[in-house]
Amino acid sequence: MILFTCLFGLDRGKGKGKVRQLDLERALTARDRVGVQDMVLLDAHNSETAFLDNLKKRFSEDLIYTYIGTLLISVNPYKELDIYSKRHMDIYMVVNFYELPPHIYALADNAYQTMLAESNNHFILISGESGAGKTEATKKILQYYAVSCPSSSLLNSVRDQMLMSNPILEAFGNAKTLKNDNSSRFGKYMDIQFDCQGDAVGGHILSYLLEKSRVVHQNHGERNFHIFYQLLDGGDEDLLRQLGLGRDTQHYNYLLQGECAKVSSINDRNDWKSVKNALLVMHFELSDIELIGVHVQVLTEALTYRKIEARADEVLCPFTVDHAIYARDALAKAIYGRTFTWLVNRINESLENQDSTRKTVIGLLDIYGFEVFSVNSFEQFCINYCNEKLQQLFIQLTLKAEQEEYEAEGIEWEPVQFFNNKIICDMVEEKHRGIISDEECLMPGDATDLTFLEKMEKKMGNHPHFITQKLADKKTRRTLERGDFRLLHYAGEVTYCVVGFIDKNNDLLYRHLKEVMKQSKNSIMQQCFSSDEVDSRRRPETVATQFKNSLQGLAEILMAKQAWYVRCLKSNDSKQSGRFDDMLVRHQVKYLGLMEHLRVRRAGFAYRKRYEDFLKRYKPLCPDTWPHWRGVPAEGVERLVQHLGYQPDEYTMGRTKIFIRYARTLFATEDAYELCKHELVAKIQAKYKGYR
Ligand code: AD9
Ligand code: MG
Repeated sequence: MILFTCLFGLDRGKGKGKVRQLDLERALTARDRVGVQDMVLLDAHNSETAFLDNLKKRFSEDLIYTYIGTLLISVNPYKELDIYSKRHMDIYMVVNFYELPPHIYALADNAYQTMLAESNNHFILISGESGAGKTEATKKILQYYAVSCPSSSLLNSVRDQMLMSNPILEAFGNAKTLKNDNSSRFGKYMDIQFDCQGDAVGGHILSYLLEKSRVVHQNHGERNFHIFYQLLDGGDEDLLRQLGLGRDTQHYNYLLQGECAKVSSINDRNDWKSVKNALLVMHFELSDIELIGVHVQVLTEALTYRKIEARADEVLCPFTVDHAIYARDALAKAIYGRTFTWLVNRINESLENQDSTRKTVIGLLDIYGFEVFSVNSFEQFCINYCNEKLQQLFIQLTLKAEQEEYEAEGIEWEPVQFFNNKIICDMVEEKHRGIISDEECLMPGDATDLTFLEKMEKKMGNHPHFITQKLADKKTRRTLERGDFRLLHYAGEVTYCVVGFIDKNNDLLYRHLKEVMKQSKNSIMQQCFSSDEVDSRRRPETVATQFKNSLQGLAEILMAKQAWYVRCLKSNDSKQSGRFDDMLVRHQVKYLGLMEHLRVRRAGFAYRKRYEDFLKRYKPLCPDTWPHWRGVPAEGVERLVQHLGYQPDEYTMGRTKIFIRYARTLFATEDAYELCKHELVAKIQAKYKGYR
């Protein structure tokens, strides 16, 4: 098959020549050594062992990408590979999916070409656990679009800004965790907008739930957000003096808790230069980088006294030390979180395209991956819930939708069984009965972390995916502490410590602190602490509820688009190159549902098109359907494919669509179409010349 696809590539007009440039020798060597590039072609297609062997073989040859149909699997190599150069981009541009070895560029290009041909919206869902390579994959796709799409000098600034948004958001939103030295601590969805010529003309970013608590607390072996270390290490003397900062991270309680300010894989000084440069490209003013802008005495008072309103009077009441620390941390988190939101808005202003002509988009979704630490808190609960939602989306759009479509189209089908994690999503979010739906137990007042746990126990006692100490005997032999609860996630068990849940979820910032910040002379702070909010008496929604709603919004955005998938796998837990941990990879293959996806793919059809669309595009290929087919569309399509010589095993006719089993059949049809189109254009041009 590899040989076939390479030769197939050489035959194509645009691939010709270019394919030769690529180092294909490896791909042409014995299949035994490098495995198959599409799991659909595995002989033992039902065997998990064969699936893993194939991944491992390819990994040992630095072939980190493998397909299941159009889904791309990427195994983190933990080393730089020479496969992302401009030369590689050129090769993958415009050449069809199967004609070259699997690559993230091939997927990016396929989405792009389909968007252009069908004039519709797409998104690329990049998933996998923490450290699996999602953010790297997202960056590669963005670079591909920025570099490869047709360009006009006018638009170059949009591209630059799109690329530059990355180092800025990473500096403020990523941090070293025990799982990943550059772990995303926020979720990011970025729309890249293209005009009808395929030019990237604008973009828009949505950010999801930044892990603000990191600003004030880091576990051992972890860091605060990169930006702090970058500034202290790389910022010039003048800037630091102006900000009243010294270089030594040990002087800052917010930076020293993890005891790992220096990380061997990170060069904070160089990263600062990139961030500074990116800020300039994005037209940030130097004056934007400034101090809080509140008089020190006012702030000190606000942090040490609480304003209590008693009838018409306001009384200042001193905080206890604990309360003062709480107020300080809450303020630091609020300032950081709001500045981050401001930053995203500001970047969006730069990326905005004012032109009102119709645009199509490709959305890139890069969100924090599933994570399990020795102690897991509210943040892990939110992150893992988010991953449940994405898995649910994947199931809905692939396994479930695919099989339902065959049924709806009346195509004979042997159903493939799969684990549907909807039961876990419901457990978390169901109205009144779910963990985060019941606002009462999360509101301040009498609620404590333990009463919250007790309420959950009552509601969820019989749920197969929920365990606490009280319920542990019944469901598992493994013991739990009283303040813990364990969720059986699709990706594995996670034990959460309930301490801090209520506080973090309420995310309370004293009103008088908001008032003080509103008076700030710093324009960013003024924007971050608006009068509307300070004056409002309405209690804001809890963090979890806001997050739940924003994820619901995201799901709606995505469901309206055509999906492409990158499933990232972590090769080992020690971030080492060349190590492929069989157990770890097997576990991921299982929970990501890759075997089920393969089964559906193999038994099913790679491509489908509505009869009307198929006819509209390919009707010039058959004299019976060209220039018009006046009969029933399905009959026209049947006539057309008969004329093209489709074999009975290559396709089937559904109620409203034609289903094509193999990619090669569609590609051959596309080739014929391209050829025919050129001939037609040549004929029309010759005729036009004749008139003149
Ligand atoms: V998290 O959920 O944000 O904690 P990600 O985003 O899945 O996680 P990331 O992309 O940050 O993981 O990858 C982790 C590290 O793996 C990177 O910093 C690289 O050192 C390494 N990596 C990942 N993908 C590649 C790759 N294609 N080539 C080389 C890679 N190294
Ligand atoms: Mg990431």
